[in-house]
Parts: sequence; structure tokens; C-alpha cells
Amino acid sequence: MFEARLKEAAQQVEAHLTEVMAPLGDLPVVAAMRYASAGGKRLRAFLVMETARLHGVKPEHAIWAATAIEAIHAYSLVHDDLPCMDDDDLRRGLPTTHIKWDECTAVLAGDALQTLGFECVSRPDCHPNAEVRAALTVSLARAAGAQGMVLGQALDIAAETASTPLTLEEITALQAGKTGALIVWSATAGAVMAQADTAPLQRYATDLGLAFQIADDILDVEGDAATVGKAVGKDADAGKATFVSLLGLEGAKAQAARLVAQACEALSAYGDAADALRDAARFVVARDS
Ligand code: GRG
Repeated sequence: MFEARLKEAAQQVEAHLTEVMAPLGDLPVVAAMRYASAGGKRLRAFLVMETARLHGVKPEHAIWAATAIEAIHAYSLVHDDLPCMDDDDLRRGLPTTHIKWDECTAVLAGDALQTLGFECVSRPDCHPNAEVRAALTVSLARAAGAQGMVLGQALDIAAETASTPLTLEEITALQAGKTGALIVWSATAGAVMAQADTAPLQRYATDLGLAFQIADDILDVEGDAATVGKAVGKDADAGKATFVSLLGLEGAKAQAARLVAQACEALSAYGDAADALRDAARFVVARDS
């Protein structure tokens, strides 16, 4: 069921990204936006669509929030790959945006993907209630910005030149911003759109986000990353603390499994209706890219 729903969400969000970018023309910056927002697992879009389904939110509204989060995720990857950040040549098995075009185009494409994301979530198409749209927009700004993803990225960059490696507590806080904040936003969007309690999904997504990052560190160590063309920083990772360096490979796997179990438990109030979200949590630690 999860695979089918993930595929469905991916197809819906890809078609919608194409539609919302259609009026933008064919300048190189727009071509770069289309290129950078193509592909990927679409986990964040799935989380939006699935939590919307769980709360009876219309898919024609939810798709705008799903498109918003995938546009913002794509921007973060474009900027993360730049020479001034992680300096990666490959993303999703293809040349990164600044390699395919140039740095200026990549910076601008990332900027425009970010503003496109905020446009999508604040349009009346996304939700008929202006208060709900405002809540979605404010929470997305916080998740993406200096209290969320940008903060996590800044802490990560600072860690590269720090004299001592990060502690487990510090790396957990860093990743809660860098990777977790957008995942939490995605998984609570359905409840926000239905004006329902977000607390169970908040707990689910916090554990899911952390499990996702631990799985990413495990993937890096187990070397799958290189064979599937996943981005690997040229020099940024040397000597930096990761969940694997702090917990050991087996300890990291055990911690990821504990978090998945805890994430699934957080969904108990939803009963079987949340099975696809439980499968998503298992997928996050079992994935190979
Ligand atoms: C530039 C402000 C700014 C932030 C960048 C998200 C991020 C912060 C950097 C990405 C670096 C990275 C590889 C982090 C590991 C976890 C992660 C977010 C992986 C990419 O997400 P996936 O696996 O990607 O969902 P796909 O390609 O499937 O969409």
C-alpha cells in the first residue's frame, strides 16, 4: 500500500510542479528550476498527501502544500550542493545544478524554487480558509528558516571547523533542524489543513526525521551512496561526528529501529488508517538511496 501511495504522490506532485512552472517560460533559470525539482523519492510530498487523506482534506488542496514542500526541498539541495557548501557534482544520479549550468544560475534557481514554494502554500487554491493558509505559511517559514533548516545547515557548516566533534545531543539538535524540520512540517500539514490536533503527527515525524538522518549516515558508511549516485560531499565529511561515529554502526541501526517503533506507536489514535505512514517509517530506514 505504501509503495503505491508513494508512487501516486510522486506522480501527482511531478505533474503539479510542471503545471505551476509552465507559465514561467524557458529562461535558463527556469530550466534549472525544472531540472532541480525533478526526481527524488518524494517522501515529503507523500507525507503531506497521506496526512491530508487521514484527515479528510481534499487532495486538490493538499497537492499545493505537497508541491510547496518539494520545491523548498529542491531549493535546499541545489544550495547545499554549491561549491561554498557541500561542493557536490552529483545529485539524484545526475550533474548538480551548478555543474549543469553555473553557480549564478543555481543560486537563482534555488531562490526561485523557495519563493515558488511559499507562493504555492499561500495561494487560495491551497486552502479556502485564510487562517489555515497563514498557519501553513508561517510554520513553513519557521521550518525552512533560521529556526529550522537554515539553522541546522549553519550548525553543520560550523561543525566542520570546530575544534571538537559534536556530541550526540548537539548532532540530534542540528539534524532536527537540517533534515527534521521540513519532514515535521510535511507530516503535520494534513492536520493543520483539517484544523485538527497536530501533536501525534508531530511526535511521529520527529522520530521519523531522526531515523531518516541516522539511515542517511548508515548509507554513507555502507558505501551504497557512491553506487547509486547519491550526493557525497567532496571533503566536508572528514572527521565530522555522525550518528554512526557516535553510536557505532550497530548502535546506529538499533537506534533507528527504536525510533521507527516509537514513530509507529505515536500513530495509535489513528488505528489502521495510518498504516501507510507506519510503512513509510519502516521504508525510511530500509531504503538504499
Ligand atoms: C542550503 C539552507 C540549506 C539547507 C540544506 C537538506 C539540506 C540542508 C542538505 C542536504 C544534505 C543531505 C544530503 C542531508 C541528508 C538528508 C537529506 C535531506 C537527504 C536528501 O533528502 P531525500 O533523500 O532526497 O529525501 P530526494 O532526492 O529523495 O528528494
